[in-house]
Amino acid sequence: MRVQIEGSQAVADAVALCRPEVIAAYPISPQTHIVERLSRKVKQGDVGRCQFLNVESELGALSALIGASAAGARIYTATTSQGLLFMAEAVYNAAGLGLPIVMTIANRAIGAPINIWNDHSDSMALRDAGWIQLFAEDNQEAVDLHIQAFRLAEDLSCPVMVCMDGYILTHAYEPVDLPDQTLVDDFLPPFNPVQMLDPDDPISIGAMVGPEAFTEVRYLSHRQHLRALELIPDLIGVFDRHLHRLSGGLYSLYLMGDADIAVIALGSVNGTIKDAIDELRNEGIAVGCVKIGCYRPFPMQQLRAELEGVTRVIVVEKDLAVGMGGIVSADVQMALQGLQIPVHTVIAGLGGRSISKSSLKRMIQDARAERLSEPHFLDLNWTAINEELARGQDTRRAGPVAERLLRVIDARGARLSEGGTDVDSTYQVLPDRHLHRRNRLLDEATQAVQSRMDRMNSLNSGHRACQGCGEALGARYAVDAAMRASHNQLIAINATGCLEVFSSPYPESSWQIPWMHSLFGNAPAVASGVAAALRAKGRDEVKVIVQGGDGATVDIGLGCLSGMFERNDDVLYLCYDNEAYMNTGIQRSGSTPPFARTNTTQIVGDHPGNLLGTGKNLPHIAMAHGIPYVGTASVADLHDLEEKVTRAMGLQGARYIHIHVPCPLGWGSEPAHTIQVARLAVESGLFPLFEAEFGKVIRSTPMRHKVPVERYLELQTRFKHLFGPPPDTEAIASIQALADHNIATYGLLG
Ligand SMILES: Cc1ncc(C[n+]2csc(CCOP(=O)(O)OP(=O)(O)O)c2C)c(N)n1
Ligand code: SF4
Ligand SMILES: [Mg+2]
Repeated sequence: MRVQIEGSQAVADAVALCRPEVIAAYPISPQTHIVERLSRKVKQGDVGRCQFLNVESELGALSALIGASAAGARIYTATTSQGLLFMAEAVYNAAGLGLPIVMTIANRAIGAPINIWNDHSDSMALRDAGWIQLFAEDNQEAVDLHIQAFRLAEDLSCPVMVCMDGYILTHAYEPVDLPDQTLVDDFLPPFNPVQMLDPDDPISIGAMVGPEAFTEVRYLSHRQHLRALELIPDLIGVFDRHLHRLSGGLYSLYLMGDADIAVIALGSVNGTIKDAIDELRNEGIAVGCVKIGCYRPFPMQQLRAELEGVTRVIVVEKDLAVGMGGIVSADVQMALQGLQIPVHTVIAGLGGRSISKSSLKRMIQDARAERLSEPHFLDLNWTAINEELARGQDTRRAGPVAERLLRVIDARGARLSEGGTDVDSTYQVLPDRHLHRRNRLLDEATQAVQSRMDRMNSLNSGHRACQGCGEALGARYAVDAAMRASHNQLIAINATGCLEVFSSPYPESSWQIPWMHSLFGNAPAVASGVAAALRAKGRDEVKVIVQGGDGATVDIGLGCLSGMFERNDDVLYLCYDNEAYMNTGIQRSGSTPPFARTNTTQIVGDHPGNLLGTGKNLPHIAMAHGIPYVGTASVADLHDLEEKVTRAMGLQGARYIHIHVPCPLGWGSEPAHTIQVARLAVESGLFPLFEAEFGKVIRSTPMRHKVPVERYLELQTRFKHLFGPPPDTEAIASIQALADHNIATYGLLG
C-alpha cells in the first residue's frame, strides 16, 4: 500500500511487519519517532505477542536483546550517535556471539560539541565491530532494507545495522510503498535460531576463548561477511520475486556506463549527487556515481571491477578520521590499489551542514582541474578558521574552540548582513546567523546587562526553557543557594537533558558559574573527578554540584551515581525530577508515575499509560548507600528547597537532593499552574518532603491538609484518560493508595 508517511513511521511499520518478538529501546533524537510508534503498536496488540522493553540505557537495550536473541526471539532496536557509543561494548559482543539482531541507526554526529544533526560518524565508529552495515538512500529503501535485514541477519547469524540519515530521512514525509503482511511473511519465514538457550538442549553461549582459537573465531566472522557479499546481490532477486520491487544490493550505479569521473557516497546525499550529475552531463562532463548500499562488508573487488575504466574518483563522505582524512575513501583507495586512479576525499555534511547541488558541481569541476586539496572539506568557512588560527592561544575566554569559532561566524554573519563581502569562502556564504547579543560569550562591548557576571542568578535570563518550566525554576533557586553557601566557589557539572540544552546552545550560555556538560550517563563520575582534582590541588574551598534530570539520574547514570555515593565523594547531586525524558520528546523514565501517558507508555492496550508497580525510588536507593544527606524538595516550596541545599552544602561527602519539577509540556499542565501542580503533589502525599542522614529519615514536612490525588491528576493531560468516560476508579484508587502509603511511611499527617 502506497502512503505518504514519515520515514521513522514507515520504518516502524516495516519492522512490525517483520513480526519481531522483543523490542528494547532507549530514546535519543532522531531515533525517537521509530520506537515511539513501535511501542504504541506493541501495546495495541498489533505486533502479536511482541514485548516492548523500556530500558534504562542503550547498553541496557542491546544487552536485553542479546539475551532475548540467545533465547530464540526475533528482535529489534534503534539508536544513534551517543547512544550507539554507549552500547559499544555490547555491539561487539552481539557480533561475536553471532546473534541476528537488527538495529536502525538514525545517523547523527557525535559530540562534543554536542550536535543532534546528521552525519555518519556514529556508524563509522563501529564499522568494524562485525555488524553488516546497510545504508538507505531514501525512505522506500529504508523500509525495504529493514525487511531484508531480518532475513540476512537470520540466514547468516550475524547482526545488521540499517543506517538512515537522521532527520533528512527519519523526519521526512515521502510516499512509501508498505507491503502487505502476507508478502512479508512469504519473504521472511519465522525465525529458526541456530543456537538457543533451551533447557531441553542445554548449550553454553559466550565461553572464553584463548589465544589458541581466538584468531580462528575472528576469521570465521570475516568469512560470514564474505558470504554476505554473495548473499546480498541474490537478495535483490528474492525480494523482487516476493515483494515485486528491485531494492538493496551491495551498490548501485548511476550513469556510469561512459563515465570518466565516479562520485562515491553513502546514504541520502546520493539524491543530490545525481541531480548535480544530471546538470553536469548537460554541460558535457562525463560523470556518474556509485552509491554504496552495503558498507560492511565492503564490496572491494566488485567496486574495483566497476571503477577500472574511470580516470578519477571522488569520495564524498559524512565523516572524518581526525588526523587522517576519509574513512570510506581509504577503503576505496584499497579497492583501487595499483590502478593509478586518483581518489579525492571530500569531507561534507558534518553535523548536519547541508550539501548543496551547486557545491557538489563546483567540487567535481575543481577535481577535474586538480584544484581539490587532500582531504577537501566542502564549504569550509576559511574566514572563521583563519581568524581562529590567528587568534592563537593568547586569549582564554569561556569555553574552547567551538564557542570562539561560533563567535567569529556570528560576527562575520553580521558583517555580511551589513553589506560586507565574503572574500574567503570558496564555495558558499554561510547563512546569516541570528545574533545573540545578550550573551556573555560575546565580546563585552556587545553583551547586554543580563550577561554581567555580577548579576545575582547563576542560571541567568535568556535561556530557552518552555514557559512555566519547573526545572528552570528549581535549578535557579537550587544553584543560587549553592552559590551562596559556597561563597561563590562553585563548579557545576550537568548531565545531558532539558536543563543543559535550554541553558547552553552554542554560542550562548545562561550560566554565570563554571559549568560543564560532558555526557548523559556520566555526570556523577565527571563531578567525582572534579572533586578529586580539587582535593589534589588543595582547593578545599571550591565545592562541586551535579545537575541531572530524572532519566540521567535514575536510569542511564545510576551506575556512576552509585559509585559516587559509595566512594562518598564530596559532591552534591541535584536531581530535577520531571518524571520522563523530556528533552527527547516525553518518553518514559524509571521515574514516570503509574498510568502516566508518555510517548513510550501511550494510552492504548490493556494497561493505558505507564505500568503500575514499575520504576524506582531514588531517594531510597541513595539512602541505602548510607550517605551523609538525602533530601526531597519541590518547587512548591522554594524556601524549603533553598534551606535543604544550604544544609547539604554545609556537609561533607556525597549528598543527594531529589527535586520535583513539573513540566508543562510533558505533563500537559498549564504553564501558569506549575506551582499549583507541584503543591498538589506534596499536599496529596504523592511527593513527600523529607530529609535523611546516613540512611535514616530525620525530618519530614507535615502536610497542612490532605487533598485527594484527583485534584493533582486532573490538572494534567497525561492522566486525562483516567477520568473517562468512564473514569478508571481502580487506577485512581491505586494512585491514592501510593499517596496514603507515603503519608503513613513519613508520618506526614503528624
Ligand atoms: C547515551 C545517550 N543516550 C540517549 C541520549 C538522548 N537523550 C538526551 S537527553 C535525554 C533525556 C533526558 O531526560 P532527563 O534526564 O529526565 O532530563 P529532562 O530532559 O527530562 O530534564 C535523552 C534520552 C543521549 N544524549 N545519550
Ligand atoms: S520540556 Fe519540560 S522540562 Fe523541558 S524545558 Fe520544557 S517545560 Fe522545561
Ligand atoms: Mg526528566
